[in-house]
Amino acid sequence: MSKKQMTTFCRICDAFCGLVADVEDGRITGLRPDKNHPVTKGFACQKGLCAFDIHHDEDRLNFPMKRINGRNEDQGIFEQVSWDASAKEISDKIKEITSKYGQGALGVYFGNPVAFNSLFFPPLGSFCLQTGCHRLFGAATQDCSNKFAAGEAIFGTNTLHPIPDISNTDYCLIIGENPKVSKMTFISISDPIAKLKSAQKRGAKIRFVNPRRIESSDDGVGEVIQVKPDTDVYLLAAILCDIKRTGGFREDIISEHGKNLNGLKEFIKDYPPERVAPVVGIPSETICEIARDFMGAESASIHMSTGSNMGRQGTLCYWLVQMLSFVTGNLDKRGGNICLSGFIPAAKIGKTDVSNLFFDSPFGEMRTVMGCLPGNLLADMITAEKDPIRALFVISGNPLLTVGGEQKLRKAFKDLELVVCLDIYRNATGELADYLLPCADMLERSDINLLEQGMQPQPYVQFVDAVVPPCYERKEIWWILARIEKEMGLNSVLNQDDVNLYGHLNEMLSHSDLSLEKLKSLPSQTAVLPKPEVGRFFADHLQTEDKKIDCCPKLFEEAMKKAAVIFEELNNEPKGQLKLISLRNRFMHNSWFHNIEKLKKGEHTVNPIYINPNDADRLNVKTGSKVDISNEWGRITATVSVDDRLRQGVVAMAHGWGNSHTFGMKIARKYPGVNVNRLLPSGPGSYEKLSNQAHMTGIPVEIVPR
Ligand SMILES: Nc1nc2c(c(=O)[nH]1)N[C@H]1C(S)=C(S)[C@@H](COP(=O)(O)OP(=O)(O)OC[C@H]3O[C@@H](n4cnc5c(=O)[nH]c(N)nc54)[C@H](O)[C@@H]3O)O[C@H]1N2
Ligand SMILES: Nc1nc2c(c(=O)[nH]1)N[C@H]1C(S)=C(S)[C@@H](COP(=O)(O)OP(=O)(O)OC[C@H]3O[C@@H](n4cnc5c(=O)[nH]c(N)nc54)[C@H](O)[C@@H]3O)O[C@H]1N2
Ligand code: SF4
Ligand SMILES: [Mo]
Repeated sequence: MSKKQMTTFCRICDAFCGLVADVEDGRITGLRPDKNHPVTKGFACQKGLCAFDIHHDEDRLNFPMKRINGRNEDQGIFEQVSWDASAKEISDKIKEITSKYGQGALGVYFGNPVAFNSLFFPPLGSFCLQTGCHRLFGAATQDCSNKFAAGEAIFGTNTLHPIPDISNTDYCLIIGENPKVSKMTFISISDPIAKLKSAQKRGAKIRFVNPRRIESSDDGVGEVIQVKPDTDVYLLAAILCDIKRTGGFREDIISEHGKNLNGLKEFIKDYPPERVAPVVGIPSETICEIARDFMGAESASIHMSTGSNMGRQGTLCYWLVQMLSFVTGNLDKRGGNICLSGFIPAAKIGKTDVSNLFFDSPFGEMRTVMGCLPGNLLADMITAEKDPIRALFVISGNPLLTVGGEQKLRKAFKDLELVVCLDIYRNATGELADYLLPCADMLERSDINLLEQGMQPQPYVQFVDAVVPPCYERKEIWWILARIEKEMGLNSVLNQDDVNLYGHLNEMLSHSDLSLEKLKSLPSQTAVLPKPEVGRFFADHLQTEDKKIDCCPKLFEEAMKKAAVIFEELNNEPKGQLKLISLRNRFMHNSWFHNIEKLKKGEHTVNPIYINPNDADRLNVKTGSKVDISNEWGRITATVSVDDRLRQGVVAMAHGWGNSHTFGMKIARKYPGVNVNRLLPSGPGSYEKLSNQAHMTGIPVEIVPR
């Protein structure tokens, strides 16, 4: 019997925790945290360790499957086909569709896990370039595309996102983020709560801004300032306004490194704390206290995440987050927000010219963000009369459950003439596919931790081999795309004698005098890089042509005007209007941990609607009551869980559920839950024009007991 241990890393969230897999006779027999990992040091969460269960799950897709019944039927009947046959049939169908309707008829939706696959984007680029596919959709427009759009406008690049220097900070403001549960995003930090705790122990003050008293603040870590959802932009403006009027703007720094400051001053002037307080639901004294603390601290840092991204004005929020840091002199300062390169000059890679971003479309003026159209227009672009999408590839994603408006998407999918899903499961979206192509999971793939370069408090790069080769006929995504290219008679790496998949990564590594070979020779195959230096932001990282931060990009003009309109709307909102927010927990990961029986226990067998006790009384419901939740977008029924963590007027539900029709995943179907995204807006007007980011938080809903 052969036994070995392989180091690997988790590719589920931004923390990239180091793991060790036990392998016996070519089979993975165990997975545990890597105590010897030089950076993540033995931390891993239960989801990461569940990669083992996913690897062995009997419901995994193991062979290419072809649908043999009509797509009008809810349940697919699939039969196994060979890779050769599926590649041939798919290629023929793509050719037929694109010659009939044009290249715009081919679309691709790629989901969140591709971000954790360093061999994904170049093969996708090749596939799209050669097939002419330019209708791209990605999970980022449900997640963070506002950050990319704001980065481009302010810093000239979408890959520059200064991170809070938690280990040195004296004050840390964390907005719309729940580190204990999510482990954070746009910063790669395993066990963030331990780091926040030790900062606090050192004397740092930590404040969360969230409508919910989040788990992160349990055990006395920081305090939560409970904000009304979808109002962060006004809170941030009010903090800045107060700092300005109390003389906290560092004019010396601003005049040296910034431009268009007047535009910023004009904008924040309209939102003094006293005016903003009732809209954000926070007393003006508390807003002024945040302002005072931020400018008074020796060093202050800030981080914002999906809770604010998903409001209607995520780009403006992220702009004001950067401004708060910059105008108080905390950008590029130890203990403030810092920037690092990682092993590549990360900020340079995303350099973008922001003139002429918008083009005319049947859906109004529109842009792409990092190549992607608004996910909230996917259904509309399929059902459009002119230039409809007719063939869709869904790669590592589950838009049916993760994008707003399942009903509309479900209907639109029926119009498609070809749906190809590349996934590790036959997920809810896969149920509507013509072809299901089985993919290798993270333990079956070699990789490097490319994603978070530039956002690691301790920069490092690790190479890992596949722990085992892909089981059955599972294949890596690059191979599948290349196989179809080959069949279509296009250039394909599969036609090359010597496939060098890591060529581009080796080139990147050479920036730090590294190579894959060199990494392989290091302990844990990891190069730990120098800790960040401060003082290089403006010279090295900032990508605007004039090397100035744009404090009020012209691009934001329309959105700034709209902010005033939304403010009035919020101000005049009917009293008692309930607002829906999302909620992550340790037992789910977007839509894809639902087939693991051990994660389905206690309250995690369903996704209840969490309601504040006062609202529950008013609605005359209690824990266990069934309620109908509805709005102009849809209607669902859910079970109530009364929860005093929520601010009054705010209700919360976990997304990614709703598997009653996911016939390929037995456990998921046994505990189906409901898809809260049936209540989210979709179509024109349901996303932020500046960034394509979908509106997903602070959604008005009505609730009535059943
Ligand atoms: N209401 C609401 N909706 C949300 C959110 C929210 O907070 N509230 N969050 C949004 C966010 S932040 C995101 S990122 C999106 C995510 O949206 P999506 O990316 O569309 O959905 P996921 O659930 O992440 O689906 C990932 C799919 O990838 C598959 N997969 C996992 N690993 C691999 C692999 O190695 N290879 C392949 N080929 N497939 C793999 C899984 O089986 C799963 O089907 O959801 C968004 N939707
Ligand atoms: N366990 C688990 N971990 C995950 C994931 C998961 O699904 N489950 N998903 C991963 C992914 S893809 C991502 S992108 C990250 C996301 O990481 P985070 O952004 O930390 O995600 P959440 O935990 O949903 O935290 C968002 C917080 O915003 C709050 N919120 C909602 N609306 C508003 C608002 O209008 N204003 C403010 N200020 N706060 C608001 C919510 O109460 C919630 O606590 O997590 C990753 N990690
Ligand atoms: S924290 Fe994220 S990267 Fe670490 S084990 Fe959990 S899911 Fe994986
Ligand atoms: Mo995400």
